[in-house]
Amino acid sequence: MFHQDATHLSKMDSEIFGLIDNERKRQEEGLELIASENYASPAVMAAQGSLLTNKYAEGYPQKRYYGGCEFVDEVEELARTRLKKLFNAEYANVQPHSGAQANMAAYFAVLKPGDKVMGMSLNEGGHLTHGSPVNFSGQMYNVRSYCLDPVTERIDYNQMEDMVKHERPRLIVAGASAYPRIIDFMTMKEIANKVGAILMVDMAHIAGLVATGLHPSPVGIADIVTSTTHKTLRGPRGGIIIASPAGEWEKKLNSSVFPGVQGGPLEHVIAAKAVAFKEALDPSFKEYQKQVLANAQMMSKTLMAEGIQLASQGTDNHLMLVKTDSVNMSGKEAQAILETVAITCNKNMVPGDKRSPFVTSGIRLGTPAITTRGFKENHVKDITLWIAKALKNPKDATLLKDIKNKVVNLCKEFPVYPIR
Ligand code: DSN
Repeated sequence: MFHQDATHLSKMDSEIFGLIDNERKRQEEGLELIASENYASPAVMAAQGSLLTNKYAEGYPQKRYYGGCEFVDEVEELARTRLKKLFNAEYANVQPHSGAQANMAAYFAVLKPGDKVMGMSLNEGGHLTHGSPVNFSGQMYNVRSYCLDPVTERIDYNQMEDMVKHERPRLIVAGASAYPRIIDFMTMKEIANKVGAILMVDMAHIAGLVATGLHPSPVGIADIVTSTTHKTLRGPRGGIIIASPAGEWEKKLNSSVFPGVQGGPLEHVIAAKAVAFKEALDPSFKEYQKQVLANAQMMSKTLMAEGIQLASQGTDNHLMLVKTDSVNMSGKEAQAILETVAITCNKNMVPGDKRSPFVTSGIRLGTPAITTRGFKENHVKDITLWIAKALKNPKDATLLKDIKNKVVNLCKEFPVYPIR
């Protein structure tokens, strides 16, 4: 199932239809362990695939540059209202097309080119938009990166405080795309306050956990919070910005998103975000997030019991970083081996990594997607033992074939989008 209008597509464009259908099969027949991916609900996809894609609505509700916006105004207001309720926020902007756009708009609202910014380095778990030299953030701003403690492989808040006092950044970014531990937003705000820095939190990875109270919330602590909507939050691919109190940034953030860095908002995606926020406000979403965490605990403990090392020796959230040196291979090799048994993950730098980002010494594994699929701890234990066997026996073709069969059979029992 990818939309009720798929039959039109199949007649009109069999090439694209065929490719989408191949991707559908890939998603159905394999295990998705990429920590930033999830399966949006049919309701979310119906909104995203709707005729709202036809509408131009530059501006904001009641203040548009186009006529005929009465219904998309209601859609966008509903999305904002639900988002504010979900995170207990005073201010919400649902227009950013992506997390990178949300971060860009937030920076543009409060920084001038050349201002000093401090974020977590990409190599240690940060994100491209947190100041990487290959990204606009690293090119436009004067970036300093805070690091992990090399022994605990956790954020070293003392080192951060020393650096902040010495460097006096205008903005500190909290948040990560490959950090398995709780982030202490309160301590980071206290550090920021010591030099009058703005604290921005990019909670993209953990937004679903934050929404359900299973990770401390940055809302009400940080000056600005950005996120994507498609990771643990399980909505459509997109971005958001929230703040509480709305305070001094509200106008600047709005004008920074539009007309600063974007044109017309994607109202079909905004409608899908609204649907996802409604789903996330339902009590069942908290049960889902609890299971994401329980599954991550089972996966991390089973890997370690198999002698496979994890960065920081475990996880508090939905993801873990496997040190593939402990199975005598690079991250790139480990990703490829798992691919042969229909398990998808991504190679990832681990703390202190000596290999390049194209090779790496680790893989990142996450449980949001397999949990949406319905897997509980017993399935996760089986899956993790298959992963360990595959990584320890990469040349045993018979074993790998057997594991792949097991994976495919398990996937058949748990369809992502059951055909009704
Ligand atoms: N690419 C995302 C991730 O995988 O974490 C971050 O943007």
